[in-house]
Amino acid sequence: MKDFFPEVPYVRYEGPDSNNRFAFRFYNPDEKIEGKKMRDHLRFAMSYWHTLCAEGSDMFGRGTGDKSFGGRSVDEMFRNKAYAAFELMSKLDIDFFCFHDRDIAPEGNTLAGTNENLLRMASLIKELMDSTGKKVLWGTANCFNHPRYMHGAGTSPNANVFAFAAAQIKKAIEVSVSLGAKGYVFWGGREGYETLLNTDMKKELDNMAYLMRMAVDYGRSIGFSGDFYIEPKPKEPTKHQYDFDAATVIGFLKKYGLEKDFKLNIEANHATLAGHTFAHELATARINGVFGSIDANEGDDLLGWDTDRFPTNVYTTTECMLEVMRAGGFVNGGLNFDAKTRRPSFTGEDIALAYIAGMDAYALGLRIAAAIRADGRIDEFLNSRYASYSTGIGKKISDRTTSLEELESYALSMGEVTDNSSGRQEYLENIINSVMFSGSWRK
Ligand code: XLS
Ligand code: CA
Ligand code: CA
Repeated sequence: MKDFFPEVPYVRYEGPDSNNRFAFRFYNPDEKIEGKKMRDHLRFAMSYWHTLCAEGSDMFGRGTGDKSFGGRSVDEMFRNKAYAAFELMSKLDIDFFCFHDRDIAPEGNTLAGTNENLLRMASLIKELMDSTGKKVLWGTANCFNHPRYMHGAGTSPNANVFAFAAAQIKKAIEVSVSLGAKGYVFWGGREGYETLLNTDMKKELDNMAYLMRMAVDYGRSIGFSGDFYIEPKPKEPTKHQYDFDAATVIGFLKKYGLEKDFKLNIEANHATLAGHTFAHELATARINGVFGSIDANEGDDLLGWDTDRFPTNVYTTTECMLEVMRAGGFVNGGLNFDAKTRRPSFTGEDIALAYIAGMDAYALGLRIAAAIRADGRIDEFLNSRYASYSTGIGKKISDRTTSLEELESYALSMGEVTDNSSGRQEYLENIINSVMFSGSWRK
């Protein structure tokens, strides 16, 4: 088979002091942390769309990279994308990938023709999966790129568009299941609105929920036992995306009785677009029992859009891995690099170096998070901060055995509150720095 990334060698762990740019300094896949291999903690996935399809175009200019992989026909181009995908995953030791239906196969002139293309490419991908051991983290349908979806898909005012989207999603679920996926994502591409002057919000949300209900029922009927995910995002492409943030999505799932089948796929860049920290979104998912999977990338502090940068900020990856470990780790989910190189980083080598950077940033985050847990001071502080709920009136509050009347007489006899203690934020932030930079995580 042709080598599509001849400049990229097989990347291995060489330790923190290596100067080899094609080496992992922190990601040592089979090393155990808290008794579990790093690869099983992190469950890295490659995003097919950014890596094999996106060529770096933006509003002001066309692509700078070439993702045709030497294909002389559309068919050959898509076949070569698949070979290139598995070559790169093998070279980078990435175990999983995520894809949209339209990333792996081209649209035909009719839906039937498109489905044929999809099934043909899925069978090639299945062969490549079998021969390399790579797995699907999740699949999804691209119901936002084609002009037919100009007003949305599941939330379109046009019933014919709803029907088309339903057919597309049905096929995408079938293909995902046939490839052994344990996840299926709904990201609300154009499910949102620009103005309420032309939008019946209730009808659109009711319809979207019905589409999801049908998708769950159908998926379960053909043996899908994994998780359906909703991926929140507040804006882009529409001004107001319905799946604004984790809390909004949780309200939606509960309203429509979908919370047993759906979990959340939290994307770092979408969290910050919503005005939250990444950790806030992860914690919101965790405390509501819907933590599922992660799209690992990062936004830019100075830009207000979805930059999908490869993540290199170790404070953020550390906070993220603390949350993942608090949630008990991934079950069906993982860390999907929904990330792209910057437009001027247009070579195949740049893509490999970007993945290495992202994987090492998360490996560092995992190592430091484990060291913070072992250090124990932060957890200890957190627990002790709420100690007043373990005795006396606090215990009654915890046990839900008090009343407003009793609390009133307690407060009247107490007088002013005199026992508040410090929140110690600066001290706690310094613990993170001291663990991070003392190198105690290296042990
Ligand atoms: C776009 C989303 C998209 C989803 C999958 O902003 O991140 O890529 O992850 O459709
Ligand atoms: Ca995403
Ligand atoms: Ca994104």
